[in-house]
Amino acid sequence: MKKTYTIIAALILLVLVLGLLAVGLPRSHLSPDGSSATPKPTETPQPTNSPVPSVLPSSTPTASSDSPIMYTYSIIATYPHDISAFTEGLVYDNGVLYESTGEVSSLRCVDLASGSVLKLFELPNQYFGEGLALVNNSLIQLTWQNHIAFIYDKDTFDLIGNFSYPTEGWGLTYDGTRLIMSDGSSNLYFLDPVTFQRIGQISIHDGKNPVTNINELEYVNGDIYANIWLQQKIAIINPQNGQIKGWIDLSGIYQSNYSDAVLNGIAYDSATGRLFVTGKYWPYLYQIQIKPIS
Ligand SMILES: [Ca+2]
Repeated sequence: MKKTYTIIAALILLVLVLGLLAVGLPRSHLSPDGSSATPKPTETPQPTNSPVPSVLPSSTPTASSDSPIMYTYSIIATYPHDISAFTEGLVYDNGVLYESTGEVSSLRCVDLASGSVLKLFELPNQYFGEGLALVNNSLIQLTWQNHIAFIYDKDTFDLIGNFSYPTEGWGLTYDGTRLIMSDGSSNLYFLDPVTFQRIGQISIHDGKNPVTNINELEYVNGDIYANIWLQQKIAIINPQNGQIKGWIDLSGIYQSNYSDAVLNGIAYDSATGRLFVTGKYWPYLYQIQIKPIS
């Protein structure tokens, strides 16, 4: 019987051991920290054509060297300006301004300090005066939709020539080598100052966005300053590629009650670095200084 009891005891012991082993088995599926070791679902692979940015910083618009610099202004001096002058072109030379007007179209020589019109040539009624540039001793005046430019002797205003062009005429300036002309689109055209043939063209853009209504122009220290029709700001344009390098915000400088009386007219005195601006039917012409907005 003793042997029988021993066998029974051994069997009970065996059952207990097997039972403990059976209870203990799931524990082998716990991770060392005791958390569930349930396998995580396999991450769904991204489709290869999914538009997931690979490098966020480079695909996020941020300020960069291509972003225009924003400028504000201060008024250094205020001069009288003929309130009947619908200013379309403006040039400074040796103490006087040369001005081209539309509506009542004219070419003028104006004393800077007093605003007095020293010399006046009125265009025939069918012509609408536009951009103006000084090339040596000649003044070159565009017309809006007449497709003709007039060339005058600077001192006498004698008409000494003309040439035609296919586009409208808006703004004109001279960089010392080429005439630069706008036509109200986003294009600027370079013209030979002797033959008046088109020798180049750039498209003006702010980043990748074309900027249209490019109006009065002024060449300033290697850049092209441009009024934008109906906007109270001036674009600073890189003449190499048409990229806008800066914007001069002239908000508040003068506001007329007439909707047509907008900012237009930029002149630069390269000898002293003075920058002048005015507008159509404005009573004032301003010498301004620009400074970056920090
Ligand atoms: Ca000008």
